[in-house]
Amino acid sequence: SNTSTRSERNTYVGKGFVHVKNPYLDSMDEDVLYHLDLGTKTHNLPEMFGDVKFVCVGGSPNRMKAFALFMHKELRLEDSEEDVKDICAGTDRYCMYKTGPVLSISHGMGIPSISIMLHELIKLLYHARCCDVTIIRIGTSGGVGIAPGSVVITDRAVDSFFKPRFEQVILDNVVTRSTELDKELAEELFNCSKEIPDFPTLIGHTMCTYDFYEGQGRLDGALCSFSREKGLDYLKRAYNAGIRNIEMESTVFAAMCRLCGLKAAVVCVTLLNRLECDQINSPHDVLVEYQKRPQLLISRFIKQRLGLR
Ligand code: DUR
Repeated sequence: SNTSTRSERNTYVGKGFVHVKNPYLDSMDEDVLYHLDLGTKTHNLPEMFGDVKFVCVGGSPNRMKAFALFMHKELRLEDSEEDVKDICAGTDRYCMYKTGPVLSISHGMGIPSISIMLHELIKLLYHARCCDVTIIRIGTSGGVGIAPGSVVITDRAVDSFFKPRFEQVILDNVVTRSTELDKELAEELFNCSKEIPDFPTLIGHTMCTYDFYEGQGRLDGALCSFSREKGLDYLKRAYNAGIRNIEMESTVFAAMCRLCGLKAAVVCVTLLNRLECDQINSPHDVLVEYQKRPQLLISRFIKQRLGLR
């Protein structure tokens, strides 16, 4: 069943089970995961998701579907490709696919969008009593001082002030949360990358911003209130602080996963070098190939973990 007693639930904490940090959740008679179109009364979550060990999240619904199909092929699962169906088909906010122990979910763009998805995903994993779950964000980013197409494994997610923190406004307070990620997981992924030929990969800090344009020092938005010199100076200071890429989700992702007992990593490909340009103007097929790189790395990693290689 979907319900468990409080003493049962207490035994789940600290033993690799995904946990929530909300004293009110257990007293609710039903939990509707509205943006996923799932719920504890309408779905048997332990049966549907209890065996999940790897969760991969990324911004675009199409890319996360492609990743699910790719994993399906790589894991040589018995069911046919048509069985890879969008579990969240009742909503177009996010999409979700399951192939064996791998869950693939889209999160949209930016901190608020990924944060809503993560609240509901973490509750889903908790209701399903999943344990020892590894979660990886596979995304796109702007590189800082590195060749486009490089894959960056994040060792530290920092905010626009280069600080390893996520500031969550709660009621009318600002609560600062740590953005520490799993070091061993990052190293395991980096070692995995070394085995793939022609696969430029590095470990570096990732800066997470609230905006794609002015917030990332771009001169090509509808608004630009700083000079070219000031913008470039900011990006160079970011480089000197160890930042190698910029995206819009890593700090809240790191903070929420850490608090709920999920081992987390961020693996993003860079689409351009921000010390050289602002616009993403590489040919479509080049960008498509770049976006497959984090997927390839994660499929290698999962197969290795499952002893399939
Ligand atoms: N992204 C950036 N900056 C870039 C390239 C990609 O933030 O220069 C990430 C974050 C966001 C989406 O989800 O991709 C925006 O294109």
